[in-house]
Amino acid sequence: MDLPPALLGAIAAARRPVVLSGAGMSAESGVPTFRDALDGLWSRYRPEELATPEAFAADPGLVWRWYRWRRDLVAEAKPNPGHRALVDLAGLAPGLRIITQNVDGLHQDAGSTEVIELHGNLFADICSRDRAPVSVSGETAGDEPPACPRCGAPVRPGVVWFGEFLPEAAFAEARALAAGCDLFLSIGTSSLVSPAADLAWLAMNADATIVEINPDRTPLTPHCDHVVTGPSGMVLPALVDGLRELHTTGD
Ligand code: BJW
Repeated sequence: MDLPPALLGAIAAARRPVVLSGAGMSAESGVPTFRDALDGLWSRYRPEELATPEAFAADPGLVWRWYRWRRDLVAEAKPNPGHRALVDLAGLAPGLRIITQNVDGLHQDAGSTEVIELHGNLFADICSRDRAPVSVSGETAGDEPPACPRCGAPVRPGVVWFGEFLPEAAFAEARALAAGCDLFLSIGTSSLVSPAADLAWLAMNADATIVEINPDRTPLTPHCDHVVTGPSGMVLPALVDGLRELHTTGD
């Protein structure tokens, strides 16, 4: 895959590169994006109808079982060439930081470090009353959520649902990184869900080079300096190859 020399040059020159990843990053690991039709039992629900505190309050078992199905799916998933290429990219673009909206932990499984999880983690359990972490690992296989060992409220997955605030420290760090970066790579995200989508605008205001990697257009596309149309599992390894070549030839 040929990538524009200007794009490779911008990445090679970056001193404070930041990645914002979304569900498309894990699509090639077999994890459905939020825009994919959901499989089987879940095809009659939209994520927006399940990933809310209201849905959990109305039917905790239904939401619990949806997340249990997704946990099982993600537990089998492996990082794909895109995740692994980002580990290599961090070696070629020192200081690269990854901010992810994904809750699957696949960046970390690939070997990326200091990943900022904006929307929590699928494998964390929290109390639905005060959102404090709880340990119920032996009791998560049932059709209904286990009770919080401290207060008895239903336990829920430690992810951020629509209408909820993002984890304060993670979001503050993400904002600071975006506002101070010189290269912003938006990878595999529809750029539709705020406030994560707003990070690109912080980077733009800081005059960062904005790059999008996605097979489809998004609301961010017209504002990007470089758009690479394709799956991240193909584009990112090509990017790493291109940068290595640049380093070798000393261009
Ligand atoms: C590939 C690929 C390949 C495919 N390679 N790419 C109106 C009403 C109600 C709320 C709002 C409203 N307007 C705005 C809001 C706020 C709301 C919001 O933004 N809603 C929008 C839908 C409009 N945001 C919130 O509620 C947030 N909180 C908040 O704002 O707090 C303040 C507040 C408080 C109280 C009231 C109001 C405001 C919280 C957002 C939390 C999002 N949570 C989820 C679920 C996480 C848990 C779980 O996993 O179940 O996070 S929703 C879902 O969307 C998930 C994702 O992280 C997030 C972003 O999606 P992402 O990653 O972009 O995935 P997709 O599927 O959208 O796109 C995939 C992309 O990949 C596509 O572009 C493909 O083309 C591409 N692709 N294959 C590369 N191989």
